[in-house]
Amino acid sequence: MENLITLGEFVIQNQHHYPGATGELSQIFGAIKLASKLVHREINKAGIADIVGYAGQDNIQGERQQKLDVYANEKFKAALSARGLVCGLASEEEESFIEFNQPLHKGSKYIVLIDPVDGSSNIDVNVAVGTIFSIYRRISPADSPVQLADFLQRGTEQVAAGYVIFGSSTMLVYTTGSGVNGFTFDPSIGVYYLSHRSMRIPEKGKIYSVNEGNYVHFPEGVKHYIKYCQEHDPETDRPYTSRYIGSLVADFHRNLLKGGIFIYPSYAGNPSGKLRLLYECNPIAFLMEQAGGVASDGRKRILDIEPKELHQRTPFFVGSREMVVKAEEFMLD
Ligand code: AHM
Ligand code: MG
Repeated sequence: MENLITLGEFVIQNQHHYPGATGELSQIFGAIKLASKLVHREINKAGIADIVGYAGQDNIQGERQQKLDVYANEKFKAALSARGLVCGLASEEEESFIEFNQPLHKGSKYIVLIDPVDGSSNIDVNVAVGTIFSIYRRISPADSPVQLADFLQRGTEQVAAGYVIFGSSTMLVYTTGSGVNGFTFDPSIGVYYLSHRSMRIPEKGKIYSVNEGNYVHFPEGVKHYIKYCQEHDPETDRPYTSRYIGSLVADFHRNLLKGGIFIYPSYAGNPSGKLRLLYECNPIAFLMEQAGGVASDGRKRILDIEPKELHQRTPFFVGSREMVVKAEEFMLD
């Protein structure tokens, strides 16, 4: 039987893995944990509380904001600014980054990027959604205002990243660069317990996840790879199985546990695809690499991309090593 360890205890026990740790990162996790519990509570009463549906406004990406997007964004902002450890935050729901500018934040070292509720339209139909987060050390001087450059760092510079999946149970999965660990929430006592230690994705899997409705708009390489997944070949255990939820965190989480590949490629008129580099792809790529898998844009490593803007998009191929490497071969044609 696994000894019972809470997320809070685990973070403190393992903080020697991050250089120069002074316990601040543990407190940032405390803020994320707290906000995630509030979001968990709202999601779980979604049908009976007035939290389902359109908030009546669009976000910066021109996407309809769900009430839950707005709620979660406010809670994460409030929790992260209250502790004085984070000097700024960028969110899918905000046009520009936010500076937390009070005496409390003077000298704070970290910035956070967040997608408060990814896949939020799935809430209305009782399908899993997630929160994705990414933490960096600021690069501007601690006594100056936080700058855009603090947020436009390459994914390789992430100090920590993770997600919360609000599924049949709520789980928080994170990495600080020394493996990936998962914690399951027990709502009856409000505690996350270590349930998935040192998560590793199988080298190869049988699941491919892509929105095949966009097939005719995909690049030729992706079309050929999808056909490859569907071919009959007992030696390589094909055809593979198609699974696509339309919630990145849920599709990723399943593939992480079972082995598989998730693809959101470029498509006609959208050369950069749909998913956002800084608060969707980079944190997921960091987790994937730490779990032994691969994340690329079809040609190059996601974590090496030099970000140019806050809401930048990128094609995304992520999953089991053998599968992503194979898919990349098709992209060379
Ligand atoms: P969102 O951030 O507006 O929720 O969009 C991101 C979501 C991902 O969770 C998911 O992988 C993708 O959009 C699904 O897109 P599509 O419906 O085009 O397949
Ligand atoms: Mg999103």
